[in-house]
Amino acid sequence: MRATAKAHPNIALVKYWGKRDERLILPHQSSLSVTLGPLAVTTMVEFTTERGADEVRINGRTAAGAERERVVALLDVVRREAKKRLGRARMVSAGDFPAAAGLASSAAAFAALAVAARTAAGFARDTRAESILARRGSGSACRSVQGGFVRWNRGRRADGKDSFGEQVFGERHWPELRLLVGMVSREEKEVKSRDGMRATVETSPYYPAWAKDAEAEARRIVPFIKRRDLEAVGTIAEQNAWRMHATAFAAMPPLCYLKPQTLSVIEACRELRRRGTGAWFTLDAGPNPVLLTTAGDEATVARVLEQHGAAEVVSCRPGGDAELVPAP
Ligand code: 2P0
Repeated sequence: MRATAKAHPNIALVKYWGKRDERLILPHQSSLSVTLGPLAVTTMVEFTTERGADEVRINGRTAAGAERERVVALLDVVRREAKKRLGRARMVSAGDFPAAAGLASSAAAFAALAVAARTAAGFARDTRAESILARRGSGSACRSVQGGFVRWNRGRRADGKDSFGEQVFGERHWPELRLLVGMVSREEKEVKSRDGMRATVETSPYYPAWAKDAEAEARRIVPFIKRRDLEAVGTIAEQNAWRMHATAFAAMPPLCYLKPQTLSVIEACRELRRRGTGAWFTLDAGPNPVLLTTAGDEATVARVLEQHGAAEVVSCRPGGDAELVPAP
């Protein structure tokens, strides 16, 4: 009744932005991401037979409020589905990447939690079921159960059984790909992704165009990843990031996650290309750009990020599947 799992975060090349079902976390459109190795979150879950409240510890402290509730809600799903009677649980989770990376750890955290909780409850490994469960914690987490390049197919069903992440190419498909996270701002963002995407769906007149376009792009990018065509993949990733942010700018009140340094890095990225270095950016719901490049250009791109205000640069490459590991 105890298991520990480890999962990598992911960065979307075609973003998820907007839910059609808030409770089950079902998206309006498909998305596609790559896992970020070596960054990882490790989560232990132990079910007991006792009644009582779950114990939730995240990064060395006891979680409370909404953060705790999201974990308990996922554990409740497992308790309802399990064949045996499960009582209160103890959950301990920790990320190994610096908070300074500016990356949301929720994708890795809920993927690791889903794998650990199902295993602790006696279920055999099943990446589809794990991805569906991870999605209930945080949408993007369904793309961190498998490694490499993963597409989250939006699905059509009201119960969400056809809305999960599926690996398109494994972690070894494109070993020279690098994803450099440039930490240009440490400020806590004013509007969380969850609230930002809800506001965008409800108030941005561009939302339907975004959803239609992203759905097509999540398919169009696949053959370019297959060919390891950085220019084509990078071009789609940049365009998709601009379109997500443009849709958010058009919300009421407007949502702008960019900072002046973000634009400075974007400009520098264009300048790098003019000089023959292959680098393209993507941007989540925050100010810190992630640059796509190859191992050969990694040092040049990292230097440019630092010159344009990145206090720290975290270098990542495609990571592997979420996996069971020995207890810490
Ligand atoms: C993504 N983001 O595709 C997009 C791009 C942020 C920008 O998924 O409400 O933490 O828990 O489903 O997954 C961040 O949103 O939101 C996100 P919930 P989540 O990676």
